[in-house]
Amino acid sequence: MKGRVLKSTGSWYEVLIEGGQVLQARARGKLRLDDINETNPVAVGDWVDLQPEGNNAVISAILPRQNHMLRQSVKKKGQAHVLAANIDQVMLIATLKQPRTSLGFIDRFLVSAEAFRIPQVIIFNKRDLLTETELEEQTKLMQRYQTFGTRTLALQATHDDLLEVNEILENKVTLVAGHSGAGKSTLLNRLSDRIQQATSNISSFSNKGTHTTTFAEMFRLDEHSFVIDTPGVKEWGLVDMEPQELSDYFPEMRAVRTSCKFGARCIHFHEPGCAVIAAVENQQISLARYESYLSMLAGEDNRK
Ligand SMILES: Nc1nc2c(ncn2[C@@H]2O[C@H](COP(=O)(O)OP(=O)(O)OP(=O)(O)O)[C@@H](O)[C@H]2O)c(=O)[nH]1
Ligand SMILES: [Mg+2]
Ligand SMILES: [Zn+2]
Repeated sequence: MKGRVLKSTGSWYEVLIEGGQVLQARARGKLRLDDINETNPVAVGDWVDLQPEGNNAVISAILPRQNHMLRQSVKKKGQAHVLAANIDQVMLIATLKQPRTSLGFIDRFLVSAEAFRIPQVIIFNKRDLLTETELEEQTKLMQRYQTFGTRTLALQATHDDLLEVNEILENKVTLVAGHSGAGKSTLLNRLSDRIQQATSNISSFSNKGTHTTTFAEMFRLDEHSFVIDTPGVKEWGLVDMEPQELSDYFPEMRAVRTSCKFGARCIHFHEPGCAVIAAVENQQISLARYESYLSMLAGEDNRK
């Protein structure tokens, strides 16, 4: 039979099968979809083939993926972690403080999604903690992302009404990601009585290495809408790609790069007649985004 992985602990999986039943399953031997060295071959959101085994089941195959969000390990080069597979959109929960989400992190996350043309939404959470000046900084940041079509929203997940969030999630499978403590689980808990994720306050998550949510898990909001809560990620390592490929994942660069004198060979670094550099100079492309681009091009892991 066929099912969809709702939760993965690394050794056990919860799989939703037709009719709505959830089975506990283990994975059989070597299951590998592709040649990426993934720390978790079976990811939340994967469609799998499974056979009954007593009251439980065994996953015998992973069905081909439509897409996945893949994060390169920053510490162990060559190892990658799949946050989730077969998703319709990603929702990044970012915070200007407690904790601060760096622009480098946001941009790396967006690039990883854009590589699969997965639509992105950024929620700037904990609005209530910001001063007037910080609110202005946040508004500018939101406008920067909106100029190339990324939807952004500022929220206080603990109190605001979530009509717009609900509308964004409707009829889609959405991966929710962000740093530990950004408020992912807090937000999801308010969307449905069925979601009762543990959350914890600032003082406990600031202790190094503490994650309140430890495993990714997919929840059903209604028949066609699902959300995936994930453990906080500290750094987002990009998967290896060709330097010429990178600007394809910056929508605002993709829009102008066909005019570069060197065409597809241009990496928009210092080539003469580069349309991307010209667009940065006339402020059509944000300098901060271009700096993020250069940092990724240089193979840096994260930028503060
Ligand atoms: N002031 C304020 N606090 C918030 C807001 N949203 C969430 N929090 C608090 O932030 C803390 C962390 O929230 P969680 O939902 O556990 O964070 P998380 O992103 O799920 O963290 P991990 O599971 O470790 O990845 C909790 O104490 C929440 O109450 C907000 O809008 N404003
Ligand atoms: Mg959580
Ligand atoms: Zn160029």
